[in-house]
Amino acid sequence: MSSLKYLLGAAVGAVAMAALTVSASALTVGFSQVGHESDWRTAFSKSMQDTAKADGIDLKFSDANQKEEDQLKAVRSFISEKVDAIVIAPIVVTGWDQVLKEAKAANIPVFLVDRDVDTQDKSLYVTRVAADFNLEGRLAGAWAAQALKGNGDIVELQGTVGAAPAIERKKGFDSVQALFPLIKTVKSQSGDFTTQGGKEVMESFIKATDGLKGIKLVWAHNDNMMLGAIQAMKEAGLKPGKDILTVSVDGVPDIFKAMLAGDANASVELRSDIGPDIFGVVKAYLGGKKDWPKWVVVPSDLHTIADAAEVLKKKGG
Ligand code: GYE
Repeated sequence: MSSLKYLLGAAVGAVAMAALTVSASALTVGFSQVGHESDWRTAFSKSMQDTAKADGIDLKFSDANQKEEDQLKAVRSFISEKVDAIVIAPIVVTGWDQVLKEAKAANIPVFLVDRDVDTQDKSLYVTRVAADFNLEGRLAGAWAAQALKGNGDIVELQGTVGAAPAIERKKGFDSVQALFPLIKTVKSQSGDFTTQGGKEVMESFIKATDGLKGIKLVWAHNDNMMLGAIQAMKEAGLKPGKDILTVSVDGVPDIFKAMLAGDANASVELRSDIGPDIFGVVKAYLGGKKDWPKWVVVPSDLHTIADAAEVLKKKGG
């Protein structure tokens, strides 16, 4: 490259950079978060806040504490504040059409992240940046089927009723389980994605099944419920990870620690550090790239005791 061309290139680059910085620092984004019910969620919130800070975005962060009405209120206040974009991690799939229409009428683009909504009118949001929850359920189901050699009773801890990951993880797991008629789910209940919920539901399962008699595996829609269930099993003198196998979803540091302690067996990891992916889409859209697929998929993969130490190290745990 000639030195003239180089200088020109550098100058254009500098202008582009300056433009990007100016537009980014002028951006105000409202983010309606589900709550702080799990370790995955708090890590995800941190990723959103860190990315906004690094990008100079004014982030209006609202924690709905798992209450749908609070979430709707937050979105409406973002609309009245005339933010440049609204990012929503919807608690449940239902009840979204009206408020999404209000955002559209106000010309504010909406981006869904993590969880999904159930709407006929997909033009109400630009795109959704999220993992494939159904695949996560199938991965967990395949691991369970293999670990049980196709035979054994299981219990299930479901996520928040009506939440996309609870619906899809269940469907995914059940679709694999259906191939193994000797694997039966004898108890299934929601623990609301929390450690406490998982512990309480497992305590009731233990009572109802005479100490998990005949039960070979626990399947939980997230790691925090499993961590609570592990506590409950240990307090009842049972041996999770050995006599009763475990498989859950999220891949939070504590589940890998539990695996290394011999108390847990497998977890499907979904990335929580998706702030850069999400703001990347939001900034590109506001910068003029308007055509997006309706779903930008974030990968998920299964980990076991075999690579628990390695994964934990990567997570800095
Ligand atoms: O698995 C769970 C959280 O929506 C994917 O929500 C998310 C789920 C995650 O509370 O821990």
